[in-house]
Amino acid sequence: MRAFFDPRQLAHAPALELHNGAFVPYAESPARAEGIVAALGAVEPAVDHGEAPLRAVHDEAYLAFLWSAHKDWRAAGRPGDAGAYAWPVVRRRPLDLDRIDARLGAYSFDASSPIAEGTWEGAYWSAQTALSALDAVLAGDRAAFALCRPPGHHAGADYLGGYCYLNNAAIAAEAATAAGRRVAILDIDYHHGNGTQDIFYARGDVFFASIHADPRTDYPYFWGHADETGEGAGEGATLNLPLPRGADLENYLPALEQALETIASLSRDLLICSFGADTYVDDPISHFRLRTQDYATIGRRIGSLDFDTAVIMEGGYATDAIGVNVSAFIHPFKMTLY
Ligand code: OKP
Ligand code: ZN
Repeated sequence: MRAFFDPRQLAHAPALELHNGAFVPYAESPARAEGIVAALGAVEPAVDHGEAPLRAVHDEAYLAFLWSAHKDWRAAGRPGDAGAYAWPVVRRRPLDLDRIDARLGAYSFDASSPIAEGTWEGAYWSAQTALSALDAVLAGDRAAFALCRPPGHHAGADYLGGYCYLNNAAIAAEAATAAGRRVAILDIDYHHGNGTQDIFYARGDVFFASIHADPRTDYPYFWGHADETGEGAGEGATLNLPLPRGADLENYLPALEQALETIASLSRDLLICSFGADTYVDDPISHFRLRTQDYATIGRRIGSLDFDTAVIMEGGYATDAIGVNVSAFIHPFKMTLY
């Protein structure tokens, strides 16, 4: 099974994040990716697909903002990483905003995604890594792994948030759809993939299912509730399966079976799996109780769908265990013969 990671993704390295009113070291660190690379052994760099597949998902003005945000922050004489502190919660609309402070708020929904000097470069190559893994699958491989980081599933068409800037899974899903494939997305990160859901919410052509911590207790709070099922042409093409804090494999498997049965019942032939290892028992910011061997069980169940599958890395913050957890999850995909 081919695995993709591009060293240019490491350029994104914010120093600090705001947590419970204090600045702490940034949890979505380059060390996460380094731990996974060490466990996988060989990884391939990304092939550059240019900006067109990014523009197929993200708004032009948002991409322009993201590309220049850190430079604009510096030009305004500001130190450190750029971060939002005021948001247009009421009647957000396109405005020609001059101040970088205003643009940061207009294009984000939280304060946990600072823009550092290398953020565009890291996010750009993270998206290219997703597209490169998709290429392997479109070329006939049964499965491929994209070590995306920064992650993407909280980013929408025109906003960042939750450590996410470009929605790698959505970019791959859109590219696969353009290539004529019928796509289902299964998001099994601890946190709801609100950006991915939003991008496809009114579309029936890309099915989105997510198993995650109940947003009544956990980030991102406002999305991922069970009553969010899509709208318009997308009505019924979104499935949210929130679980309570403390969930272990026994609690997890029925939700997984429900998601897989639903996906299997649709005429889909390509799976984008947004995988987060932050469902791990020792994850420092999350509250499920999955163990390393449980990832093999979950990988085997998803692999039994027998769909062509691109696994897209999302979260996972137990840096010393992230490598073994990713390896356990993708191992069954390597074993599937076709
Ligand atoms: C990203 B992904 C803790 C605050 C948490 C952001 C969580 C983003 C998770 N310092 N806020 O889904 O793993
Ligand atoms: Zn997460």
